[in-house]
Amino acid sequence: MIRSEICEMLGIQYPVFQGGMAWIADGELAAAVSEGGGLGIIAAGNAPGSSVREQIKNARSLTKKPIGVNIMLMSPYADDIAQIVIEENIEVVTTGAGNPAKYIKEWKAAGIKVIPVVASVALAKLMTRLGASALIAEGGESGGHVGELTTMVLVPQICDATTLPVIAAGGIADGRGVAAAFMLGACGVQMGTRFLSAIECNVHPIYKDRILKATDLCTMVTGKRLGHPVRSLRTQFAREYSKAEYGGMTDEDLEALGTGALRLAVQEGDMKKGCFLAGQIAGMVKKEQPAAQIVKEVMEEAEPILQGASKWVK
Ligand code: TUI
Repeated sequence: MIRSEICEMLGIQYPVFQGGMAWIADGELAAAVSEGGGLGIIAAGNAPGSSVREQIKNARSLTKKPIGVNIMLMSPYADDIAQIVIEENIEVVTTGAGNPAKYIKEWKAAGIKVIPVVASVALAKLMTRLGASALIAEGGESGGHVGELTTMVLVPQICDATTLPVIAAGGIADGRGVAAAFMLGACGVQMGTRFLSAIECNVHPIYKDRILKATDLCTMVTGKRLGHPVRSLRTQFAREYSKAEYGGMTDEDLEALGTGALRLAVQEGDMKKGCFLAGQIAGMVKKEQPAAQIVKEVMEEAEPILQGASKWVK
């Protein structure tokens, strides 16, 4: 059995987080992951506070285990949700797509474990100084909003820059990835794309199908010109967006082209206008299964790999 300090800190069985995927990670998915011994995380995304509160209540009705909420800091509702997690006694808050400095004191005073996603050493150092509980080092292999660095180079540099526990994210979907993350100095992993195939994941069946049929080169990054690069499946929408980005389109028109595309993918499975966020590891996601089985399977796969690592040392 693989246990680490993050299990003790959060009261979870396995050091596996489910990524806070905007529009996708609802109370049902989060509860299933937490029930399975990992940390389920509800994604606030761009949703208003009332709908996030509803998801929290749903998750609480399905599990007594700790759950997390991911706050997407570019959301216009981030301030509201920062309060809601306190009112709802949420155990763990993760943040993404920005700097959560202004919230940390209040969350900590409320007893919340604060785990920011960082994509650079500078933010890791700042978060350490401001009292974060742990860090998620997310490489650009991941789906959604991505930083510059890959998991392979980011994780060890973050580990060197902090005394906090580090969770590796980006490009992890099986036991080999988990073992590699531990070798780089992480004490846990976060997976998003692998959980898209969970039975409890409520994306449109077409979204799930596209993930299960994806191959190694199926994702691309768009949105660099507007300053928020996003990795998604290489669909008609992604290609057209990319063309527009490097053609003459104004920032406003480009912004408008992207608006609503994530909802169209998640709720309608719209292959023409939808933006199907997915990580580069999508090519390795091959079966639909319960979230709890995913958590157990990746950790059980990692065990013999970590145990056998000494075979290389002569
Ligand atoms: O946040 C994510 N992934 C996301 S957010 C999202 S919703 C969205 N949709 C369209 C455009 C933008 C967002 C979909 N996927 N992952 C965590 C993450 N955080 N990755 C990278 C970062 C990050 C990047 C820069 C964190 C901090 C940062 O700089 C902070 C600063 O101000 O120094």
